[in-house]
Amino acid sequence: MSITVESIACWLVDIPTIRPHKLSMATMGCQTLTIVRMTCAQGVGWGEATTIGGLSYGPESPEAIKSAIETYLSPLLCGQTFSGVAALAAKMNASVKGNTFAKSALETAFLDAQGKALGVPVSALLGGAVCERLPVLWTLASGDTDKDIDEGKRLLAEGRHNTFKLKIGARDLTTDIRHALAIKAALGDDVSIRVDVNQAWDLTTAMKGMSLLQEGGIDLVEQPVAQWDRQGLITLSQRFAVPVLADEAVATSHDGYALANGGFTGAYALKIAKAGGPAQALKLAHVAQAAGVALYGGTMLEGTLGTVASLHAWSTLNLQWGTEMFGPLLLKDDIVVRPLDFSAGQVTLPQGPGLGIEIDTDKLRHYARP
Ligand code: MUC
Ligand code: MG
Repeated sequence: MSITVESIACWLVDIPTIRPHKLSMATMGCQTLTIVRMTCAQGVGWGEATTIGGLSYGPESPEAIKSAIETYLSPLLCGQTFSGVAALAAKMNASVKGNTFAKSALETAFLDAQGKALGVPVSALLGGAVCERLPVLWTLASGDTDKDIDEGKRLLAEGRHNTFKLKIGARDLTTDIRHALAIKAALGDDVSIRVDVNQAWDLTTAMKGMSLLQEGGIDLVEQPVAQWDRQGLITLSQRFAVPVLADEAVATSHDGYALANGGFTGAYALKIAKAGGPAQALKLAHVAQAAGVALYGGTMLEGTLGTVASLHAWSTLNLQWGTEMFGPLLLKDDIVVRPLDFSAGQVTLPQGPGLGIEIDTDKLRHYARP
């Protein structure tokens, strides 16, 4: 069913986190969600674009995402009719370079509107779900080893998560390795521990770090070197038995092709925002499948809206490394009527038409910037 876009509204929504979340390049005490409402002749769709730490993670800030949507993308789409996301993406890409976060929010809103109009979930528009529950890890990133161990033990006891990711790279190598291995030792052999360096190491440091992490039983090392150092990432993936997860280095299907073609042997972190939307992220996934590269469902720490958009896409895949779609659990509140069901190390994919979630407009108004 074709969808005619009539108008697009956009809000910046600031929601505090439950505790400071420390990454190598930023400490988050609040998350800013850029929320989009797309009004179409056939109904309304919602989308979200969220980044981490203003401009410290990627080249699009929340404010720039809102401006790109309002100034450039919205005038391009309003009044136009699209048969589906392929036509929508072609229209946006013909006139707007990059700006994948802004495009992701719009592609999500379009899919939500089209799914609701057709009475089918977004996953059905993306190929169809092959699972209803997806694995979800939790990131321990308070910045303090003992606090992280307590948090990990509590979540294990509650049965909410059985896999953890640690954020390292902000401190010197010795301190970071001591931190990671202390958590691994405290949480035990049955618990999978992965680390995300967020580009903080040069290749020499990464060689040493990978070797110590491998020896210490860490299961996966995410983006140890800079985004631009494609060759470094390939070398590390070939040299160590502990797998490398490419995150910042792999945004689109073209990046995925180039890395695999260069001999990369690890896994790719898919993120709808990096690729330009749920359907665009699946293009990267399919390149990875063709190249024999494993997959992981990644987050930009979105709220429920962006998280569910990602889950619809991930539900069509076999994700060898599971997902990290815990964003809503890091936020003190959200803008949806019903929260997601996180339990037993998994999250349930909502089943209704479109994204399958309902926006709480009172909360949206409450948290939105004036
Ligand atoms: C990243 O780089 O992976 C995902 C989980 C988390 O704690 O931070 C993000 C960003
Ligand atoms: Mg990462």
